Amino acid sequence: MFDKILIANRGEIAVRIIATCREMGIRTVAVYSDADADALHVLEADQAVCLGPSEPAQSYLNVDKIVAAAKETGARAIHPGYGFLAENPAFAQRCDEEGLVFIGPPAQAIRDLGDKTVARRTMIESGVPVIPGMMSPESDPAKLAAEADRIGYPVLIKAAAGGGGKGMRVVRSSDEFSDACESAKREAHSAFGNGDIYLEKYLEQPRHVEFQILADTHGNVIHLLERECSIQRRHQKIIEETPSPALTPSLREEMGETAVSAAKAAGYVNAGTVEFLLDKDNRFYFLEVNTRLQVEHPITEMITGIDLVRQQIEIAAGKELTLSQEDITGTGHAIECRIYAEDPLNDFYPSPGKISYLREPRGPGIRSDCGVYSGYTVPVEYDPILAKLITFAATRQECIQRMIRALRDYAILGVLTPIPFLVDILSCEAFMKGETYTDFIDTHFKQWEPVIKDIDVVGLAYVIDQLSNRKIRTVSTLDEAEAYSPWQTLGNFRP
Ligand code: MV4
Repeated sequence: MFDKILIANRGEIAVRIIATCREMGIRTVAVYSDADADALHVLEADQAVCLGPSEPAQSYLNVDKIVAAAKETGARAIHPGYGFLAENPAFAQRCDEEGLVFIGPPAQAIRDLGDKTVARRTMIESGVPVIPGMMSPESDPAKLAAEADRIGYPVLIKAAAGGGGKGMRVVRSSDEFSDACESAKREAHSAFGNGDIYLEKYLEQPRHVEFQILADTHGNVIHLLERECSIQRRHQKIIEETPSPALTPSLREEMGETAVSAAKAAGYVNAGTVEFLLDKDNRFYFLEVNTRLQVEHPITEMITGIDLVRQQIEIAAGKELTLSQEDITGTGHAIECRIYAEDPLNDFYPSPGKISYLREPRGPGIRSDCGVYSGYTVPVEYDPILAKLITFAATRQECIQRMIRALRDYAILGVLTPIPFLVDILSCEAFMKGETYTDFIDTHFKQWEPVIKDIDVVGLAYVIDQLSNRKIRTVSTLDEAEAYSPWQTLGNFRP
């Protein structure tokens, strides 16, 4: 086993990975940029190396600097987290060449699965159902138009290098087709440096259901059940849950077996996610494979009791899986909400700044994966995810009630968060009924106004009480009474 791991990431996911390393007796090396000198992951790691300027290209995306930091500190393996270098095949390959272990899949699997048309061909060869459409990219407009007629409208234009919705266009009739192709190509080119596009039949109102898989270097592959992630806003997931309200036991078994076949077809190793779209008639289709640990991995951990980061590290160290498919049972229900520093009343615009007060919810069945602390300033430079809140309960209904309670108990002052928006989603009838389709937000929350417009008086009273009983020692010029005043301790915050 490795005795030291470098974590090439920041924020809540870096903190999450450090936690498992500590349980395994593995020392940790954090890396950070100038903007992150006070970040929580730096405080929690055993060692920390400054990479330099805050621009990602000069810090968290800089392969040379990260490799040098691993060598300098004697870390033998690198965990990339999610985002940044996590799905970069050149980084995985460079680790190999430098004698470092990349905690993730082989570079070749990342490369193959990164091209959506290569992935589709690989899946078809292994009998995995894919959405009707093209098997290779095409740039000739006449050939594309002929393909669209063959597939039948509506069609969806997708970027071959895509994922995450960039370069996607829904086309409902042939007269819109050529304009849509041109703009999709341009968008794909600027987003991925690759303007290749292809076509699929457009599925109306599908669900997004993904399966967690684990594959070791000895050829064993298992799945750890599904996550339903249909509730998204502009291709950003907001709420995830497991089990999916849409699956029957037999459909779950069939999709799980298909996910395992997909992983085997791709020569996959380590933790990964096989994404499917599920249509109204419960037909499912392969969408893509995410070759990383995902943001929403904790809900799988809650219902299976398996630490996915531990599994990743053991697989990377060459160990054989000790779990077999029969060992995997889901117990209860889990939901995750993502807490970003963003303004839900201003188009979810980022809301960086100083967190003047933070109180995470607590109690049975609550997990808080948090990357920030009271007094920390959220930098403007990076993805504004602050934390993830996960609840776990015996049934879906109890889990929803627990999440609503936990969100109401969450106190974050100084930055704005979507907590009121999340409460309203979880409280709405369509969510309660499990009618969670990928158009959920557009259908039910296009023009959102908070149900409770006045401030949370109980929460605010609690916060003021907490703060006014805590003397701020660093403010020595204030007299005793003033130092305890919430007008001092709360800074610029006003209800
Ligand atoms: C689709 C689709 C409908 N039909 N493909 C969106 C991101 C990318 N990974 C794939 N996506 C979709 N592909 C076909 N043929 C609908 C979506 C889609 C979607 C998928 C998952 C979760 C949320 C979504 C929101 C809008 C569209």
